[in-house]
Amino acid sequence: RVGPTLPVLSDIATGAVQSPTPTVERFVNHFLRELNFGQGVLLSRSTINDQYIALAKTVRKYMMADWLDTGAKRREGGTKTVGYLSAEYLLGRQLSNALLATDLQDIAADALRECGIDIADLRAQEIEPGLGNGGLGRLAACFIDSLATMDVPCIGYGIRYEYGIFRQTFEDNRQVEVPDSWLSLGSPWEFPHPERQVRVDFGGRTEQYTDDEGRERSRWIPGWNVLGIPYHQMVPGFRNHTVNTLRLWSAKATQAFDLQIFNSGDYAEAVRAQTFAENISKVLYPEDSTPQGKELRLQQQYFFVACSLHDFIENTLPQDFDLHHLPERIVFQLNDTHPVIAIPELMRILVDIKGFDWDDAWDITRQCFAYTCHTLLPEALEVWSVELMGKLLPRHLEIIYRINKNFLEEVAEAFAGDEMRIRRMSIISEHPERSVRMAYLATIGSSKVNGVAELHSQLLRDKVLPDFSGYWPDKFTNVTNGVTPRRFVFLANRKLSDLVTDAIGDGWVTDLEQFKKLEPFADDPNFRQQFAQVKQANKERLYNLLKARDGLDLPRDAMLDVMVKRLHEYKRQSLKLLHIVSMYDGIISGRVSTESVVPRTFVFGAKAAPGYHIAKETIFLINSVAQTINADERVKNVMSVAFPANYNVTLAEKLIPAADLSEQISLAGKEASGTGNMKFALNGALTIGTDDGANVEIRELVGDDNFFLFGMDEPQVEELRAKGYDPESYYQSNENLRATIDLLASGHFTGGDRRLAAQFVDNLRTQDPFMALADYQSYLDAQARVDEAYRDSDAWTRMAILNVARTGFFSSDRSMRDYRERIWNV
Ligand code: GPK
Repeated sequence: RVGPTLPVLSDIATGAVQSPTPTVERFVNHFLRELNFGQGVLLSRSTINDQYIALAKTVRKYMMADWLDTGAKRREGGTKTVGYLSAEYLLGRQLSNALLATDLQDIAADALRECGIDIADLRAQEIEPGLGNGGLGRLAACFIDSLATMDVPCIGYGIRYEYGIFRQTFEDNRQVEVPDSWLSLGSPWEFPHPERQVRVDFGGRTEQYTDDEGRERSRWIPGWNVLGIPYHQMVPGFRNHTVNTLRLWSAKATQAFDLQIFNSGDYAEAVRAQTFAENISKVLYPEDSTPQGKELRLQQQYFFVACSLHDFIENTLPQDFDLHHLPERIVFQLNDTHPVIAIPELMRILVDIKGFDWDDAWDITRQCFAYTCHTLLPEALEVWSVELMGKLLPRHLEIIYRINKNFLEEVAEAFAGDEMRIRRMSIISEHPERSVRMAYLATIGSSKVNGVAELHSQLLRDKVLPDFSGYWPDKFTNVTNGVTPRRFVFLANRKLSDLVTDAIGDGWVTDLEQFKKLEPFADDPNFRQQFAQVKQANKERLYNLLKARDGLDLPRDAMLDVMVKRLHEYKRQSLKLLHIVSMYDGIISGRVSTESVVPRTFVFGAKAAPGYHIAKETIFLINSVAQTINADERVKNVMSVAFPANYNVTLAEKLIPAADLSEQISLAGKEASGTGNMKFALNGALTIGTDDGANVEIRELVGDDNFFLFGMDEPQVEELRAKGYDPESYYQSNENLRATIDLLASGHFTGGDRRLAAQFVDNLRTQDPFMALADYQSYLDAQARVDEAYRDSDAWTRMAILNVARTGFFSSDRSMRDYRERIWNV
């Protein structure tokens, strides 16, 4: 039950919540109160962690009134809400963002100084919640930031993993994964609500029966269940007094759990059962773009989706709301296929629980969902075996069968029994085993389907779902991704923000297209000089950090060339490595003199999925090459390679503002969008990139002169593939490439042991599934153009400024506007 039944004077305590104008003095007071009466320590005895927690709890107090107000406003307004359903949120640190949103940065810093504390030490204390793998999870975090800033009603729904993405360490140059216990020092940003628990059923069987009106129905007799406990987090808009909610679910055993299923009268067994239930939200699956068909993963997906739908229908909508009007109040955005089981779940709620007719329920359901696809890789499209689905969610499987049957009848009618087409479009695939194609279910059960960049949406229509886009052309649309300028420009690059604000005012923070006003400044020598100084200062900051964090000593004045993203073959870190080794080989073989080269520092950041063998071999080889090159006197001062471990949002915020060159070198047609590419351009790095994902749109906007394009485009890739790709022929015919690969294979980088590079080299020479060798020469030619351009540092800076000025389009605020207009109607 929520709230008292008797009318009360006011919902909100006066004074306490409507926070008065913040001052340093008041802030000190709040902070000390949190420290003394929250943490239970004296300032003189407090640890950094005590201070961090007290600071976080102080800041969140300043957001509390706005949070309560926003919630009340939403409930009263009767407006449509976006339910963002995502299995991942890669939030990054919360403290700095909260201080920025509330405009408390200076007050907090001053207040802590008065307490003898450097706020930077407290910022550094926060372990970022890494509840996502990479781009998809970070995109969700950017989107909820933008929705709050635009005051759009949104509830983010997800999973409160006890362990997020693993912490990466290197041992003997190899990746070692360490559990990420982000909750271990306390979690001041979340509000648990155990009293709002939701029960989620699993397993068992279904039963057919005839209802009171004589209709044949099916009911689910579940086998076991768990509880979902919601943890709420504030999602503050940028200085607009809106605070939306992120609701993450944590699994807990029901009391009856052990009795029902594991009734053995055995205490140890009962505790084991407890663990079994709580495993559901224990750990984030670390596979990015290559999901494993693991039972626990399907449990996670259904778990958070069932909790979220229940939460919205039973706890968020007014009591007795007529669910026929559900589409007026909610649109659930499906972030990839991970939450797609929500479609049969809503059908189950409407038909089995609320007693709706199938056709009415289906009509409502389709209006309530929209689906975003984030990939083109066939291995990334989720598929669940019918056997597993039937065991875990027997009623949902039945519902999926019926959806499929109705749909295929429709297709048969439209296409005069075209058997092949019917088989192609079936949600159920027969090979290699009977399974449920979640992307098809999503497409059939949604009002809209979108890709995440123009090229990707086109390929999605033409290559991945051609039958569906032909059948429902209007269902398909594009929304090009974006990134939040609050975190990735304002917070991450304070110096650039100040420079830009001096030039064009601060409206850009919530209206990034205003960056266009910077264009004339590209021709202002004084502005160029200041811009270059900002870049240099960001580099110094990065190098100081890498020295302290990883013991790396990097030269101060080389070009900074950065490739940071998940380690995946299609992204082609291998191609970057070939470039580095070629440059190195050129120098040590005497073909190129050190005086003639443009000094470069190469930085990698990348985690590999723990079971992705060739990706881990690539990490090993990059580290080995780095070790060798950094120790080689012959290339001293002209080449260095750094691979700081554990690339995450926090490190990205330091790396991106410092970069000169952004590496976006995926094989054309494979990277759906990319979002790192946008962050770099917005921070004044130039891109060397293929015609892939959002690179295409970046290049269109910044212009060919301000972008280093190379490689095959998507049709050329297809043509080569059709012709038969033979990587060995490139090895044989390109002398530099051959020398580079031979040097890698020689053991030069692996302590003389040829075996250690053999898998990487053999894979390239015999398989090379992502055609690195085919694009090698074009890539090296483009790198030569990069060197040429960099020699003229003033001209380079001009190009960098134009990149900033012309990429305001890539704000996630714009993405959210597109979703509102093309998909949500909110
Ligand atoms: C795509 F399919 C997936 C996935 O499982 N995880 C993931 O991070 C990425 N993505 C794409 O690879 C990027 O191109 C894209 O920018 C990002 O999702 C956000 O759309």
